[in-house]
Amino acid sequence: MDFPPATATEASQERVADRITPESCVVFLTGAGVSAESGVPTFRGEDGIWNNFRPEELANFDSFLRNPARVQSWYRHRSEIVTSVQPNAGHIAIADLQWKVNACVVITQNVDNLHQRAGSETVIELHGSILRNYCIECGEPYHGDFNQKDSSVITCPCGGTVRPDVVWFGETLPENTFRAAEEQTGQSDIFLVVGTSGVVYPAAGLVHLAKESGAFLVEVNIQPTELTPLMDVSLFGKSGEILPGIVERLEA
Ligand code: BV8
Ligand code: ZN
Repeated sequence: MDFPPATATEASQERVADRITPESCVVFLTGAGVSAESGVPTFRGEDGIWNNFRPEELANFDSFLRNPARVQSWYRHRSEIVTSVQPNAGHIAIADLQWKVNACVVITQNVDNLHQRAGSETVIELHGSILRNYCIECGEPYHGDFNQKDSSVITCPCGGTVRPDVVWFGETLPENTFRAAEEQTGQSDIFLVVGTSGVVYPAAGLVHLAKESGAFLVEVNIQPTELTPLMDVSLFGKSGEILPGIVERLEA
């Protein structure tokens, strides 16, 4: 029987909620799509910030060394966006779920701190955070104003250039961070992949690990992705609508 889209989504929300019990170990892998309804542009969608720039131009160390002021101002612009917006209903539903199950871990590719602001207490930031900066010479965190009015390069008191604390293409993810993500993934009963195109590795590799580890795989996205064939259930729609629908259906 063909459900109209909305009912299909409600039926599959029910199906996902039925898999979550108070004893469950729930792990989320989130991408830019979970922050889209907060007003944070994604990378590769219609509004994708990388439609105008190629990621290689901005999100890698060599382009940073060639033009630090340009990369610093791009990250300053993005940090102004993420600090000016609010977590949306999808972030909040994920945070609410942590009080209803034995374990709830958020593994995020996002660098916007919105899961933490929504109240999620166990967040693994695979790609770092644009709210943190550090000096490439002495390695010290940089707490100074990242808001240079003119286009001069922001430097550390030691004279070194300041960079955002994010993982760029060609840079390895912090070892202990990725190991923690793998451990949590390997222990998950249900693994929900929310708002990611699944094209960036090794983050997307966690979905394959979850499948091999026997987790029930759920995708929440507005459209199919490269990861859809791996899923037990794909819920197509906005995460800010679907995630609250799942959490509301959990046994109180
Ligand atoms: C590395 C920086 C070791 C911070 C980012 C295989 C193994 C290992 C590496 C590779 C490999 N294959 C290729 C590589 C190299 C590379 C890579 O993956 N390239 C890809 C592009 C082919 N990986 C690396 O370089 C990684 N490092 O592996 O080190 C190494 C070292 C040297 C040589 C080899 C290996 C480092 C990767 C980290 C890169 N840094 N960002 C920043 O500026 O943000 S990645 C960037 O993409 C962001 O961090 C972002 O989080 C990430 C993933 O993007 P998504 O989050 O998925 O966002 P996207 O826009 O793509 O999709 C949004 C989705 O949401 C869409 O599906 C859309 O439909 C959906 N959506 C929209 N609205 C909604 C929604 N869904 C629900 N509701 C909505 N409302
Ligand atoms: Zn320094």
